[in-house]
Amino acid sequence: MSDLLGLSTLGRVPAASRPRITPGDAGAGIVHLGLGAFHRAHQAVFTEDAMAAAGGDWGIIGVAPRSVTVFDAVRAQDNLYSVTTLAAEGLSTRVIGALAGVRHAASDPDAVVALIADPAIRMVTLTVTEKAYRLDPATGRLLLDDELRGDLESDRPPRTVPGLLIRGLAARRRADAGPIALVSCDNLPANGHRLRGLVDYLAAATSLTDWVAGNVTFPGTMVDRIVPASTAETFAVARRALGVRDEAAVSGEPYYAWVIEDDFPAGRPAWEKAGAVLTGDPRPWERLKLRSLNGVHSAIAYLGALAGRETIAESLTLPGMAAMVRRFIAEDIAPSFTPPPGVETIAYGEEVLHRFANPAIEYRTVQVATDGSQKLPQRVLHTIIDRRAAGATPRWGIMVVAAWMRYAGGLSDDGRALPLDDPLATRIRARLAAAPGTPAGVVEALLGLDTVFAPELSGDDTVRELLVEWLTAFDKHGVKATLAGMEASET
Ligand code: CS2
Repeated sequence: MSDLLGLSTLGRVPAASRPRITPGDAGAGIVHLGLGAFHRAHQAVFTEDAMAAAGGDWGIIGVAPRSVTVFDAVRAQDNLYSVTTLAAEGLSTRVIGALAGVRHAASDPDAVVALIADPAIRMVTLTVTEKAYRLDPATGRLLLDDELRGDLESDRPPRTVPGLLIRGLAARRRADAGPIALVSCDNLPANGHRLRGLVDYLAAATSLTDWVAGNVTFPGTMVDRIVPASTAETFAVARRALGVRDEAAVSGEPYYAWVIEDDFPAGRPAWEKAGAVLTGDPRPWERLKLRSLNGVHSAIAYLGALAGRETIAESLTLPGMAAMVRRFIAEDIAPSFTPPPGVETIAYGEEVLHRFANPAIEYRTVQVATDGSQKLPQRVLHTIIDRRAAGATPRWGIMVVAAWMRYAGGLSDDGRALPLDDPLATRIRARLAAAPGTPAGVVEALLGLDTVFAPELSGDDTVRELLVEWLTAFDKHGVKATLAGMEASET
């Protein structure tokens, strides 16, 4: 008898852990690009709860763009997988039945194009990470590289996410399959707006402009849940809770939130019944979350990794770290924007620190540290730009950028290798290799990355001097002592 999670073994799973809908009952209504842990622990859960509360054919076809591991695992389990909630006071596991199917874009892109053209599909949601949009992080403009140009100018099957979308939309128009919403669920600023800009650009190149204007919407969203990468422990916990193996298990913190712009021309699940907030303008929420949660996450990740810490929660216990982060929030982040009505940024920041400190979440510093060139602009640099425009000197934000620059050098303070997992890694390494290894040399070399640092930053002498100052302190004392010294000077 199989011991793998699936329709035939679901009866062995404790009743309280079974899906809240009957798997396979709902027809597919959503195509989701990006089958990573975040989607499985976030939008898929909201969508299952919405269908459980109000019905609707909103089953999700999950598309894995490149990696085949999750695709294979979910397919072998009849589209079932589990989510374990990691609360400090205990764990709970539930099987999710919201996936109606899976596809693998790299080996079968035409199937994805055909799905986007299917009238039953009324929205495409995306969690493909910042870099897949191929937007210049500093300006938000599209970066047309050879791969994307190939998707636009030839008939070969599309290889990029923008290529899949535009081919899918062209096929949808040909099929006269009706309007559709494209919903970015990535941590980009004004993500709906950015996705619209991208599609509009590609539509103009493919004579789709009028059809897109009349048939496609781009609701913006703010997504939030801390979902660490699954480990052997995640699978072991799922097995204990379910009584069967789950090779696609994920886990996440108890907190989860979703703010969505309500602009769906062909309907949507009743997500509000699952706790989501439907709104006219999610952008104040996005800004709050990107700067005060993700910006602080990145700060702790770079500083913690340099100080030799494995996880975010461990890094937070470094002497001086919580004090530094609180000053970053209070002195730089909070004054840089107006939060949504009724929200106070400092109180929000305290809640974020509480969430980061959850000992049950082992979120690795090097995981948050990936793709820094794509993440820093919206998480930290926009705060610095806004504070500089107001005549202030955002010391703590600049300290975070200095930590990223040191991290890019590839070594922690005690000489351990740190992975530079970044689409610009080759450029970053080349620039560092060609520059003197002094703090001023490193700053000069990396500020020259013009897709990361807008001219108002790279041309700002105060920013440059402070970066050199922080890197000098890190060189002399290390990150740990720099943080600890800050705390000592406070008291
Ligand atoms: C994190 C996010 O890995 C990262 O870059 O900052 O994935 C973060 O955990 C989520 O955005 C929380 O909602």
